[in-house]
Amino acid sequence: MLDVARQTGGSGSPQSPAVKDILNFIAGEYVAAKGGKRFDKSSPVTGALIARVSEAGQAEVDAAVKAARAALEGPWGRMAPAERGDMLYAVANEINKRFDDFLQAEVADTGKPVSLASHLDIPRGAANFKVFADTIKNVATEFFEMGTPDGAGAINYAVRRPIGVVGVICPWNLPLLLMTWKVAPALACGNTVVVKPSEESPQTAALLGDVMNAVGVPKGVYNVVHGFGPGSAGEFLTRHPGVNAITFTGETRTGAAIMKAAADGARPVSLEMGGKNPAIVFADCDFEAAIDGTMRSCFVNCGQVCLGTERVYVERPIFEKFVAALKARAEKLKLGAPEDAATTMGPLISQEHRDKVLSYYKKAREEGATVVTGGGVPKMPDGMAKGAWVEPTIWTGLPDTAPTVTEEIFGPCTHIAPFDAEEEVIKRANALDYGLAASVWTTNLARAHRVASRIEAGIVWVNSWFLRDLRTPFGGMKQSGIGREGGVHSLEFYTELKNVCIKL
Ligand code: NAD
Ligand code: 6OD
Repeated sequence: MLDVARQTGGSGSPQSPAVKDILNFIAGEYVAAKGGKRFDKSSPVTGALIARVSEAGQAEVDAAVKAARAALEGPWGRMAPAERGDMLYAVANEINKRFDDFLQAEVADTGKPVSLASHLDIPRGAANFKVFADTIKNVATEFFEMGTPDGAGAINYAVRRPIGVVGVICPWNLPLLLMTWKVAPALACGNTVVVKPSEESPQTAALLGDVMNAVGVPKGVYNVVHGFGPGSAGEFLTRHPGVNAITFTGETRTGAAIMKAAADGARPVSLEMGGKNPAIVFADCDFEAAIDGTMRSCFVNCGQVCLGTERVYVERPIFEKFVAALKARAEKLKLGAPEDAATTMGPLISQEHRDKVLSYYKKAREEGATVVTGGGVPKMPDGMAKGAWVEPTIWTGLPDTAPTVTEEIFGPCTHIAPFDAEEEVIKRANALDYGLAASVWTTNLARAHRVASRIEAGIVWVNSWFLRDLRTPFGGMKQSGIGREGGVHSLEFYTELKNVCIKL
């Protein structure tokens, strides 16, 4: 159980918790940056200071990369895949053993409801290690016999080799889940990593260092450097010549900057980036299921999910009914303290992000939107008044070209528009440069296949949302991503294939 007293300062209402010191994790040791440079991390719920984080400079990034390189050349690099897999199972089990610590850290950094983090972030964070341990244990290889002029022949077999030191740059919305989604396959494949968590969510990455030590993962295999992007740990890491590959999740603009950094040294990148995902609701849908799914896709995690829906297209005969039903459900969302079991929506991650989301709330009104519900700042009780709260918001009435409808907001807000024909809505859904995810709601099987095949997105859900098996390929089309991760697809990025040809 979550220790609410430790989390909140004792009373069950969200008071300031003790301020933590968060350090870098390099070669199995927690280390402060030389010169003692630190930055503050505040609670999204209350605005109170919760942590002082050691900001890695070039020296710490150098040390982390050096430790990762040395670990590659040590026992980790020579370990059989099955043995590495066993170690990753131990990591997963240890996370589960320390479930409450991870839960507390994640909730403190993000302000998300305990009910969400305990069902999604932490269990899935642990599961990533098991899934990729299984994947690597079961990987098959190619084998070809060939003829030779002397008639003796030759055989070829392909082996997968780790790519080396992997730089892992992470976002703040699902911190442990999205970090382990990259760290687990990287380690399963025999690489070593230097992780740069988001400056907004440093805690669970730091805690994972302790888990690695506890289960005996060799020192230097997993390293963490804290800091920001440009001019800080993120840039130092992505520009570091000792990093062989970079995997990134975050905004499209940041991904483009990282791709440029990776061009020096011609290093591979895997980019999971932004989206402006459509939901398409046909009049023949199961109406209640469509409302349930769209509610989740618009508002879960306070709308801060890359796969979330910020554009809903509803077939005209059910448009008014759909808008009314979604409004009624959105108005029942309960904003509140994370540990309150009744809470169904938390705050945004930070005041800075809140300013961005609120600028779209203003822009939508200026563009002429009808504000169906929300559009402002909720009145929160005293202890939470300085948190990053916004109202869940629904708009209608904007043209498809309005910035509110074309730009990623990453908040608890969506625009609903009517459509009249299948062909028309496919074109409208595909009109943007993003292509991460889409949902289609229909009971017509042929239509479901037709529409799914034509939507330009890395994942299309039919009559569901965020139903994801970790073995399936994940990534974005167009400006939402480069490459696919998940199951065996992760092997393509985290290993290099080598062919061995033996003349008989
Ligand atoms: P962000 O791009 O601002 O930051 C992501 C990470 O990159 C952070 O750790 C940040 O410090 C670092 N960074 C920033 N500039 C950098 C630079 N120049 N060099 C190196 N590192 C740099 O993203 P965010 O605000 O943390 O996350 C929200 C965004 O992430 C949204 O756009 C969302 O759609 C996207 N996202 C995508 C996926 C996906 O799987 N496609 C998943 C989650 C979030
Ligand atoms: O859980 C997953 O498999 C996954 N890739 C989630 C991505 C969420 C983006 O915010």
